[in-house]
Amino acid sequence: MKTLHVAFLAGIGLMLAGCDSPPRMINPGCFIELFDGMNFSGAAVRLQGPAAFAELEGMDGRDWDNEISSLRTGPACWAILYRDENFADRRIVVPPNAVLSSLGSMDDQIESIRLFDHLP
Ligand SMILES: [Ca+2]
Ligand SMILES: [Ca+2]
Repeated sequence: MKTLHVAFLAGIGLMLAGCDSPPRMINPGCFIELFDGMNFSGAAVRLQGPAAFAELEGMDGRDWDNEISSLRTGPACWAILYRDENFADRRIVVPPNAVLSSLGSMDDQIESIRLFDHLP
């Protein structure tokens, strides 16, 4: 939890500075915030990237498969969200700084996620 907090503060600093950071293993601005409910309500979890999540079970003590109903992406995060686990079935691509209060036909359907710090 402490690590997540530090990453969040670093992300804010990066946004305020408005600078480009060189490619790294972890990019502070490459994250996604997921919410169980629409309009950013209910349980929430934050995933740091770049990273690939082939399934969404047991994240922060909770199973997130087929639960996500709204989300936000960080300033350096392109996310691909898949309808099935292991990056299968329908997908949607979400750009940086996206604020999606609902997910339409993908509501409660997402089961795997890839996070990039560049256009995939
Ligand atoms: Ca939901
Ligand atoms: Ca699904």
